[in-house]
Amino acid sequence: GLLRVDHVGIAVPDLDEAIAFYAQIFGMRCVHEETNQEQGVREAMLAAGDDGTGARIQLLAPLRPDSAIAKFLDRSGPGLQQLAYTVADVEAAGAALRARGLRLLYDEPKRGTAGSRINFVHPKDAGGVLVELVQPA
Ligand code: V0V
Repeated sequence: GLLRVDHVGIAVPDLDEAIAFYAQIFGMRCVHEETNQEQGVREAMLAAGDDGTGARIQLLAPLRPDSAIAKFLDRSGPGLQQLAYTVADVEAAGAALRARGLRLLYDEPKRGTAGSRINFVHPKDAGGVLVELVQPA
């Protein structure tokens, strides 16, 4: 099942500008940054609070015009793009949702942030929310 909210993903046109905005305005620290070529993103994980238990926000900037984030920005502009839940076993969680009739976007999990394994539920099957399943490394 779903254990907790892992992060909320926000599409941004410029990653460095967005990191600076969140630091200056909300005092959120950047705790991780990476480029994921397969997903076509540069991403940064931001954390609230100092003890590692606070909310996490993933800023997502497009690497390519045909990427999921570039398409999202074209259609909707910057803003909330995904809601990610932590799961213990991404295959099992995905199989359970498939059995309940939801479309998973990938047959096999793909690589996500910090060596995690991820899959997504189609937003049309989840009330208009792109739901991500994250099995941390
Ligand atoms: C599209 N739609 C959304 C949506 N994206 N609704 C809610 N939230 C979103 N993010 C709606 C769209 O408005 C359409 O509604 C409908 O879904 C189908 O649109 P489409 O043209 O078929 O969709 P595309 O081509 O924009 O693709 C949508 C999907 C795509 C979700 C299939 O974005 C995708 O494959 N996403 C998974 C990968 C991803 O998001 N990677 C970036 C994050 P109407 O107009 O029909 O009503 S990478 C990441 O999270 C990492 C690395 C990590 O967490 O570690």
